Amino acid sequence: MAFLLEGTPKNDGYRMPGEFEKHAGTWMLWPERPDNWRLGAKPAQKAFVEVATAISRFEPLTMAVSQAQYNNARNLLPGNIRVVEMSNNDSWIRDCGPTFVTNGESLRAVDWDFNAWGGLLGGLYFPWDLDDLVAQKVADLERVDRYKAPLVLEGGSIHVDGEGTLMTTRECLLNENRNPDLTQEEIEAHLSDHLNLSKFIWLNRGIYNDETNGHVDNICCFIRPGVVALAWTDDKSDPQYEISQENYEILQATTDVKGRKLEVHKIYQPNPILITQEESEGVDAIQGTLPRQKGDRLAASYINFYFCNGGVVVPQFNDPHDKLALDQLQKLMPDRKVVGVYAREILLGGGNIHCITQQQPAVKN
Ligand code: KQY
Repeated sequence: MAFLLEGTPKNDGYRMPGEFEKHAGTWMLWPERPDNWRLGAKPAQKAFVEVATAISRFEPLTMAVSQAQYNNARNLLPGNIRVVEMSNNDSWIRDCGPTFVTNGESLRAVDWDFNAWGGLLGGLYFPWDLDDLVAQKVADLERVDRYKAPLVLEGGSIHVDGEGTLMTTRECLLNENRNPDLTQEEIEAHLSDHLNLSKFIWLNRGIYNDETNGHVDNICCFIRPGVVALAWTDDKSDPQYEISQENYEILQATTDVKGRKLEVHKIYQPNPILITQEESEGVDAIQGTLPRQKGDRLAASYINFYFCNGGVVVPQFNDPHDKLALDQLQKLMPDRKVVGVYAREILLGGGNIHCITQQQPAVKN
């Protein structure tokens, strides 16, 4: 059975583990909407299969898929991947899925409000009601009790170190299209109550031109407690330069929950990646969704990678920096196998590998 709980995870002794801690498995959601994914989402589906297959070599993976796409997804995915039917509006389970918390003995879920990255104030699609039910449905399928958090929040807008430190961006969490009636302190209080946190690191901005309003998971992440990786460029003419510099200074000047200074590693970005005419023409135009126009810069970043048990799955763009990113990350995580997956088709939808995955922590490490 899965109950809706009163109270808060913090009061009940639950915390959000770091993504680098052990997982019971990974959840994904299958892409299909033709006004976000070009050519009826066929190329994106192929990329999702590659990501899912790579992750499933490290840990169990479940793909949730609409009724209309069930046969197609089941046919394209390897047999070791569990496929379950789940209606949805799009495929970003990092953002609409549950955030799992644990007390070391059992697992619970936090179910945030989801408004498709801004609701009617610049949100990315309408409606989003099916996505808003995904967290509850995943919790039910896993028989995990659930807290309903009174906060609009996407999982990609936060990273935690598992010890009580959270990292986020003002660009997203303080955006008037998320929780306009809450102050920074009130948002911190809700996050603290639901994820068991005592320290907040606020970056200002995320990756240049990121349609999520600067999700932290595209620009900076914890490699482990005390160690972070930051998207970087040395090109002063790139608008990303100033953003990354500013974040570097913030990170250098701060400490984590344990009073440690952070070790900050710069991960070089791919060269600017622009939408081609062919790619733009493959997306159905539907009123109310973001146009995908030729020449628009995509929010490409190697930081949008995903930890799995013993592995790391990293986006690749067919860019001269691809190998450097893999080498840098492998050096930072010598006890994991770093695997690259070509991810341009996911990037074209507005996110990357981290945005399309959600970890379910193992109850005991
Ligand atoms: O990056 C993400 N976390 C989600 C991006 C959503 C894009 C919708 N078009």
